[in-house]
Amino acid sequence: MRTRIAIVGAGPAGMFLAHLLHRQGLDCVVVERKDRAHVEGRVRAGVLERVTVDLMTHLGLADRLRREGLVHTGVNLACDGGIFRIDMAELTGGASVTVYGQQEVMKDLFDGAEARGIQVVFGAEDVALHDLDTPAPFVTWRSQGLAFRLDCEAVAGCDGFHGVSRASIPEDAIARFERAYPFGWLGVLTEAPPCSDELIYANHERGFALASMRSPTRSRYYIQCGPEARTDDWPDERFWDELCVRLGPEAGGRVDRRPTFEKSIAPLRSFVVEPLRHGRLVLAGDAAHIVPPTGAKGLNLAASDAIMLSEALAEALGTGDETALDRYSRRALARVWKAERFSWWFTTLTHRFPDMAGFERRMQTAELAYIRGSRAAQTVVAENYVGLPLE
Ligand code: RFL
Ligand code: PHB
Repeated sequence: MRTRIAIVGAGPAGMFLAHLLHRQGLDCVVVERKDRAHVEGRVRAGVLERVTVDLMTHLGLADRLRREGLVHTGVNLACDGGIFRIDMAELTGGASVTVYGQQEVMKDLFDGAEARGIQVVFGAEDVALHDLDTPAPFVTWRSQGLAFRLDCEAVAGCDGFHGVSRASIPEDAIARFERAYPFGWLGVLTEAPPCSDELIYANHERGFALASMRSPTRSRYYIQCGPEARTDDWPDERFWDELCVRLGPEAGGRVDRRPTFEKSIAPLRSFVVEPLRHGRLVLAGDAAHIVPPTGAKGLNLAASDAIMLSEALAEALGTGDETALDRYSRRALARVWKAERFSWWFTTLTHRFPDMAGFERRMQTAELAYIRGSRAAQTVVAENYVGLPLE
């Protein structure tokens, strides 16, 4: 098989990129390890920045998003029983975020790909990348006992944090920057109206909690848990008790404690590699960087990377000027690092750290009190939360 761009991974980064390249008339094939149901079934992100909503619109895939997405113009911060709202729209000149699950985004991207004849190979085993430092790289895999080879001009590594793309770059050719946090997030879904119309991020003595949603009748909640925690340790009753205490009496009192499903634990980490290019391989999305979920940035960075990468690939393959790929790396990383900073800061402000003494805790509560009383501080939170512009 031959194509112009081989895309490894059919998550948000890979599928946004495939649609963008297709619109520009650049032939591509997406090679994905899992099947469609698996990728679509993963419960992950819930909050879309304007950049991501605009991208869905640009791709002609936003009909359902416009109908079903919940536009939020504010976000709440809670601390030890008190709660206040940051009016994002008022502070940013009208910007908002849209609550629309990653599962719905993936469904729209896959349905669109099918309708447009964008080729996605599911169930590709043992994907391997070859000859990346030549103008004629290729990708191989196995499927149902058969061996496949895809020749191309460039490979886009969109295969997430545990993928094969970043691992194909020699150790000494990239720099890694990393911070692991000494806790995780335990998340649940429940078929009940959310306890609040807008999200609540809660800092509590006992640890962080987040009240989110997927629809007016489906809630998504998270609590900070220990790094070794297992879902078995958290039967529903224990989860609800802990969540309600951390959210505080007002919001906690409104939580509808119905049976939960999709209970899962995710570790928290910050991670970036530099540069995002090695020969004819370019990285995008979680393959290149991870943010802790506190800022709701991961999926949105996958979208902005895909936009910048599609432009760079069109230029590099159109003119033969490969420095466009280096410019992609610099441009994408500039935005990534700002999102890394915000996600790290917001995590540090709202979570309980195991070694946290009285002083650090007072610093958190003082900063939250300062944000509560300062329009300037709220503006900083708001403009980062709704997403920085593409530059
Ligand atoms: P993905 O989604 O991991 O997709 C990568 C794809 O590559 C495939 N793959 C391979 N394919 C072929 N060969 C291989 N060797 C392969 N290895 C892997 C995988 O099967 C997969 O299909 O990465 P991508 O596309 O970069 O997208 C990133 C986002 O999915 C991620 O950043 C977000 O989900 C992060 N995230 C959030 N982001 C937001 O913007 N807003 C949020 O509110 C938000 N909440 C979250 C989150 C992530 C969470 N977890 C579980 C990590 C909440 C949570 C709990
Ligand atoms: C979610 O609804 O899954 C969600 C919302 C906000 C975050 C992270 C996850 O910061």
